[in-house]
This record gives sequence, structure tokens and C-alpha cells, in this order.
Amino acid sequence: MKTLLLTGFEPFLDFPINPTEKIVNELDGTVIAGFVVKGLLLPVEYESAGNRMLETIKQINPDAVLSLGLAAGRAVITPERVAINCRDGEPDNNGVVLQDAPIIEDGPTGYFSTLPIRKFVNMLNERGLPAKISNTAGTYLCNNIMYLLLHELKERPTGFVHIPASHELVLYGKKEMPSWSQRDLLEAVKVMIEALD
Ligand code: PCA
Repeated sequence: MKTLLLTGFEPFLDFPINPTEKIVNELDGTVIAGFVVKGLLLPVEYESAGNRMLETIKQINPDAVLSLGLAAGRAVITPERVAINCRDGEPDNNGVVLQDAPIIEDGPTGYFSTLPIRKFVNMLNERGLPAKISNTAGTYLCNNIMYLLLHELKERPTGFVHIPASHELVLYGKKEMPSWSQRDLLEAVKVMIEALD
């Protein structure tokens, strides 16, 4: 049986919930489309997130990696096309603020996702779950993890998908934005894992 590393993130900034955390907890240990899913929750911290992920990759040697993050404000599931060698943005959960900082000194400018992102979008749309390819993962933690993954893993499907807010996040976070049910978000992640088969 093949192994899939599925990562999500803890809550961050002023979002009290991160819907990716629930998805990772729910799918950890399950079998989907011939993959045993290994769930890993990552801290929203530049240094420890990368280290935690690279350690886990060494331990479990996954056949594929699907990384998830919240993109509050986006209305649809957005598989990311590219990660760039830049960290710049809001403080992480340790209060670290970076500006114009490379992720890997003298590393390549960027990496394309090696996940079948077009197939993801087509399959999601066929199943009634709105999705489109995104051409920027930003310059915060999600781009950071996607870049590090692709820098490390060259020959297996690897990449990142941003998901919209959950209804729960809008209710508790008290901020209006597009939201999905947690059930549909979970279903979308399952569809993408099936698409890896
Ligand atoms: N989303 C943030 C970081 C953690 C998360 O879930 C991002 O898009 O960078």
C-alpha cells in the first residue's frame, strides 16, 4: 500500500479555527484510493514547520504529499500551481516577521507543483465542488512549506492546495467571508486523493 503525507496548519493570526486541522485529524490513518493517509499538523512558524515536515518525510518516506492551508476569503478550492523563493508577510505564531527573505539562500526562483492540479480541478468540478487553479500561494507559511517540499522531493507527486473558510470559522471568527461546510471541504480533499491514483 502507498503512503500519502497529508499536512494541515494550526490556527493563525486572528482566525480561531483552521479547517485544515480538522481534515488532517479526520483522515489520519484512513485508506483512500490505495493510499494510507498519514496526517501531520504543522505549526504556523517559519522554522519549526519546515523542520517538522522534513523529519516526518524522512521517517515515513511517503509516495505523495498533499499539503493544505486556509485561504480565508477565497470562495473555491484552489490547487496551487507554483511556489516562490520568498518569505514576506504577517507575523507567524512566534511573532517572527520576514520581509523579502529567501526560503533557501540562492535556491531556484520557484517550483511548479508536481500534483495533477488540472485533474484535481476537473474532478472536483465534475463532482459539484467548485475549484480552480491558483497562480500564487502568497509569501507566507503556505508558500514556504510548498517551496520546501518541492525543493526536497523531486520524483513524487507533491504540492499544496488552499481551501476556503468553513462555516464554523465564519461563525466563531465573526468575520464575513465565503465559506464551505466542513463536510464539503473534507469531501474535496478525498476527491483530490482519489485523483492521485
Ligand atoms: N494558511 C496560511 C498559513 C497557514 C494556513 O492555513 C497561508 O496561506 O500561508
